[in-house]
Amino acid sequence: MTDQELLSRRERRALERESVHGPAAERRKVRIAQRARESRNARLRKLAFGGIVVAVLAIGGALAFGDFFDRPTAGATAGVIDVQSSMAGFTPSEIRVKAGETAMMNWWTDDAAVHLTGGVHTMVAPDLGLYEELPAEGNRTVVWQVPDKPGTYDVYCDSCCGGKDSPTMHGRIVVEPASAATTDRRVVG
Ligand SMILES: [Cu+2]
Repeated sequence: MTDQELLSRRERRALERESVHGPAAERRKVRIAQRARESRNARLRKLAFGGIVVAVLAIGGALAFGDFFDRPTAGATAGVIDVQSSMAGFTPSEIRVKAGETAMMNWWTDDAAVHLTGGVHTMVAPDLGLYEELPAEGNRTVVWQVPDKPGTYDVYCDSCCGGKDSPTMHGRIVVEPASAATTDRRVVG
């Protein structure tokens, strides 16, 4: 056993100690801690992204279905005329009815009371004896006995956006002669 061998064994031991407790070991521990932190952050990022996706889907769904459930469905019923009142006037701007029939309208609006005089939209056709009111954000069925007066008549809303004086607030009601009823008869219950 030479001095050289003893020295090198002592050196090896020193090196081993160094590898567990020395600066290199410290650096390794820091690196391991850093990697752990990074993978934790990546997991959190994935969670956060997942959360955002779920939130966006939930909000989108709520908007889509909120709108869907808001929309009156009676308009789809045969014979019932769907009419919307808004700041753009009547939609559709022209409705067709038969002279002498009992017409039914599903009349609705999304507008808030603050935009409407007296909190209502109106449907006014003096020549047809028609005057109806629709509460803000409301929906109602109008049952109207159409006079036996075929022709094209003006109808307007007089409670918003300039009322009668605003061209936008005017629509048309076409009263078709009862004889034309055979070709396109609406069945109204
Ligand atoms: Cu109006």
